[in-house]
This record gives sequence, structure tokens and C-alpha cells, in this order.
Amino acid sequence: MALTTNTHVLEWVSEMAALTQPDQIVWIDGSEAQLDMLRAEAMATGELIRLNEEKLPGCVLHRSDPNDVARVESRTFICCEKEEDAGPTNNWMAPDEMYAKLREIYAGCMAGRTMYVIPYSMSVVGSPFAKYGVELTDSIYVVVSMAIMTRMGKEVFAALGDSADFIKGLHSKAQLDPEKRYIVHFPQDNTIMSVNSGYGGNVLLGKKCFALRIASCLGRDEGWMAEHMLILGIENPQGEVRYLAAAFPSACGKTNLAMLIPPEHYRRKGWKVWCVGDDIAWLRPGPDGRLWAVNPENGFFGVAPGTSAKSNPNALAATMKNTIFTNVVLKADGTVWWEGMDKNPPEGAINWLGEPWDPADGSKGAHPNSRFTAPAINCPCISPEFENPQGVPISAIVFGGRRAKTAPLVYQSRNWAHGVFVGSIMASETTAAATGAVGVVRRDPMAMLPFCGYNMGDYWQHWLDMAGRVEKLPKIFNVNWFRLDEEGNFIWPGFGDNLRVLEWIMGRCFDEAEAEESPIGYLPKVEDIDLEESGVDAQTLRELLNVDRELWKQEVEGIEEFYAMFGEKLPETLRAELEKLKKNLE
Ligand code: TSX
Ligand code: MN
Repeated sequence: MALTTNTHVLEWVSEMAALTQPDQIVWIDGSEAQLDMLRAEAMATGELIRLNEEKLPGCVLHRSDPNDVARVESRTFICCEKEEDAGPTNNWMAPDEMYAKLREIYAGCMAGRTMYVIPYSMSVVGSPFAKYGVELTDSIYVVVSMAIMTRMGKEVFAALGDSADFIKGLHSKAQLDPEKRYIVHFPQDNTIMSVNSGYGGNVLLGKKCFALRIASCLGRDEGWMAEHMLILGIENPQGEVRYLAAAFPSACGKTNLAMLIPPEHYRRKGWKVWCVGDDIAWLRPGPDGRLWAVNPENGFFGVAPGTSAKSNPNALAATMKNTIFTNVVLKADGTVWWEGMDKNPPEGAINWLGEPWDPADGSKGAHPNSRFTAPAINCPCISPEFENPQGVPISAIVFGGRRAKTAPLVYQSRNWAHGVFVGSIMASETTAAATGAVGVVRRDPMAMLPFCGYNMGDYWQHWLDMAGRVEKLPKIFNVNWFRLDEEGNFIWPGFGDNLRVLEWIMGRCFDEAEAEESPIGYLPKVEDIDLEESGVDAQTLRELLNVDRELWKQEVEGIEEFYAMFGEKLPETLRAELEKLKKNLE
């Protein structure tokens, strides 16, 4: 039975049901009883596999189709009226043309299946940040995943009332045909359509599709920001907690930073780090003139490989109950494993494809993009402010990337406009794991390249314009944990020791730390970073902070080439910042 009398919802559900022809429609109320029933049904069909109830209570394993294991950027579209509003970094098609194409693909695709109607909220229901969505799907995996990743259930319909202000999402696995796979956004209709995939990033429509692509458009129109950022709180020995938001391209350890454990030397003194979010931040000007942020999600959809008791014990702890694992190794004892969890690949286990696995044959047991979907409240360092509907005040914005030589360990922008420039020139060098080609520079401004729902040039202008809306702007920084020495070894210990850098960053935000000028911005002086018990000496830190003018001149050429893509849409302010950088390097 329908869980709402909202005519906009009812009309849309019946329209989509007429198109996709499900055998029945089930309204998701969010109750444990209903979720238990759905889990039981999915376990009966093999869609979910129950794991060891003693060791991993409430946990299940899911295997996706082997041809369907990651987001598909080449099949992701922004369908606004004008092509130039999607910009050069997005795929675009005219809305009418795309709707016509999708109607053919969706026609009758749910015949013999159930359509689930999922009401969900991004951010706490009733929060000033909250936005509501309704996702229609033929996948139980999607329902149980949305139960972890969002606030899901009938209270969302209560909060929505009769309003038409919700994001429509239609998902069908259809035939999982990769040739007919589409992830499509219609910003002017607040609509998302996803078809022929069952993989998380393509089908959990609240996440990248809504909370980043559609929300970035809402933020542009309403004066706020939807960003691909972690949020963390740093508690100092005086008990003050200060918050930062940070954007990194993939393979830079964003989830690890979000759940950082301070080095022993800091823990002794009383430092603590609190995780508010690991992937998405919604940021709004607050009544006090500061910029406030929430994590609109309710869980972590993290990459499993590489997550270990060493690299991220908090993430590992978060997966010990009520977690969905996707495409990992199933061990004989009904627990799970993945590459980088420990150095002991299990004997007698089943790989991500569901086949008996011999670790000695050189094949991977878990898919490199295998995932855990874990409730945020499971995380031992989850912030007490995680559920605060007002969010947390952001003192610093941190950008970063993986650079062997060019970017120093840390630098600070001179002002907001320069900081926007620093975000716009973000880049990461590829690792072998990603593509095979090592050390190729990939531009990924604000880590939003695949997630910005409109023209990136207009997006940068929106960033610049936030200066007129926020009185006490956060300071903007850039970090690089990945500097290499001449032999190709990492010279910064990274992980928990990154707190040493974050301490300087917070010090700068509260006028407690020094800096010196450089051609690219403010650098810490060697004595400004606490190296006690770090194993890093002053000379090494000097090397980590070195700015090589010749490398930066090459960098400028790369930036000019990248900026050229945006033509007239490139804000004049950013072009001027690039000219300033050039001059500073002479
Ligand atoms: O996540 C990482 N962070 C951020 C942590 C808070 N990683 C893993 C990146 C892949 C996702 C890092 N890797 C970091 C880092 O700061 N730094 C490095 C590079 C590095 C790797 C190993 C060592 C030191 C640096 N040392 C030893 O293994 C002993
Ligand atoms: Mn992400």
C-alpha cells in the first residue's frame, strides 16, 4: 500500500510503473521487519549470502555481475537543455532525445519483478541541509544498501508532506547489458535514471548522482556547495574541536584520512580525531557568518582492498556488523578477505567471481574495486556531531593529490580566490593499480571531474562567488602525502603522522602558526611542523617543502592546456591567478 498521499510521488510512481511493468509495487517503510523479509528473500535467491553470524553479525556478501564492477563515466550523462551548461568535462545529450532512448530501454524491464519505492533523505530528516529523494528500483541489494547509506523510510514522506521538492530516481538492472547501460541526470527535472547496472556507484542514486551531480546544481541555484569531501574534527589537548573538509582524487586515501588515528606522541597529549564523513560534504553559509557542513550520507561505501588493521583500523571496525560486502573473498569460515587486509591469503576460499580460489595462481581474490557498505555509527571515531542537523563549522578546506615531486607536503593559499585556483589545478599522478601507465598527470579539479553536474567553469565561478556569501571564509590549503625521493621511496610517513600537517593547518586558521611566502603560496617553516617521534628529520622536511621552479613552470603549461578546454567559461579571476603564478616563478 502506498505510504504517502503526496500526489507528485503517486503520479510519478504510477507513470514509471506503467513504463517498466513490474508485477507488484512494494513501498519501503524502513522498518527492521521489512528489511529482514527482504534480506531473507535475497538470501533465498543467492543475491545476498549470509556471513558468519558469530564473527560478522548482520553481515552479508553480494557478488555483482563480472561485467558490472565500477562506475561507468563514459555512459554517465548530464542532460540539461544547452550543451554548454554541461560543459566539456561531461557527456551531454538533449533531454528529449535521452528520454526517448531511455523509454525504449525501460519499457517492460520490470516484468516479472517487484518495484521497490524507497523514500530517503540525504542528511538528517528535518535538517536545514536535508534534501529528500524517492528511488524506484528492482533490486533488493539497492534497498538494503540504501538502508545503510541514507536515512530511509516513511518518516521521509512525513517530512516531505505534499511538496514536489524531491529528487526522482528510477533504477532497473534490466538485463545488465553494458551496451545499454546509462546513468543519466536531468537537472531541470530533478530526475536521475540508471539502467542496466547493479553496481553501487551507478545504482545507489542518493550518493554520487544526487548528493554530488544533482546537488551541485541545486547548490549553484540556491547559494551553497555540494563537494566530494571528507569532513573531520580535530580535538586538541584543550578539548577544542576544529573541523576541516578535504577533497582528494581517488587512490589518495580519503577514507583513511577521515578516520585518522593520531600518532602515539599526540595521543599522549590528548589529541583526538573525529570522523564526520569520508566522501561527500554539503556546505552552507551559517547565520554566524561561518561556512557549515554536513555529511549527507549515513554510511561508508568504501574500497575494501588496502583496508587493514594498519592502514585504517576504524574502517575495519566499522565493517564488523550490519555490513554489506561486495565482490570480496568468501573464506571457508564464512568471513571475508581482500588483498591488503593482511599478508595471509586464505586457503579454501571463494573469489569475488564465486569460484574456488587458489592464491598461489597469481589471481586476485577480491575485485580491486570491491566494497564494504557499513553504517557510519559503527565507526569507533564517528563524531558526536555526525547527526547534528546544523552541521559543523569548517575552518579549513584542504585539497590534495598524489605528486612525486611537484607539490610540497603542504602549502596555504594567499586568499579565497587563490584557494579556488589551487583547487582548480588539482592533479594526481596515476599509480600502476589504476591504469598501467605510471606517473601520468590527471587533472581533477576539486576531485569533482566526474561529479560536477554542470559546466566546470561555472562551478569555479560559483566557488569564487561564495566569498560574497560567507563572512568568515575557511582558509584553503593543498597537501601531498606522496613525495618520492630519488630512489622512488615515499619520504613522508603519511597515515596518522599526517596529523602533524593538519595541526599546522589548524594553527594557521586560528593565528597560532607561522608561515613564509613562496611562489605558490605560504609554506610552513621547518620548525612549524612537530616532528617529534616521527622519524623525519629537519633536512627531510626541508626536501618535502621544496618548491622546484622548473617543475612548476612545466606545471603552468599543463594548467594552461587544461584551462583552454573551458574557453569563455574560465573565470577571469582564475586566469589572473595563473598569470600571477607565472610571474612568481620567474
Ligand atoms: O591513505 C593513505 N594516506 C592517508 C592516510 C591518512 N595512503 C594509502 C594510499 C592508498 C589509498 C598512503 N600511502 C599515505 C597516506 O598518507 N601515504 C602513503 C605512502 C606511504 C606508504 C607506506 C609507507 C609510507 C608512506 N611506509 C611503510 O609502509 C612503512
Ligand atoms: Mn568518492
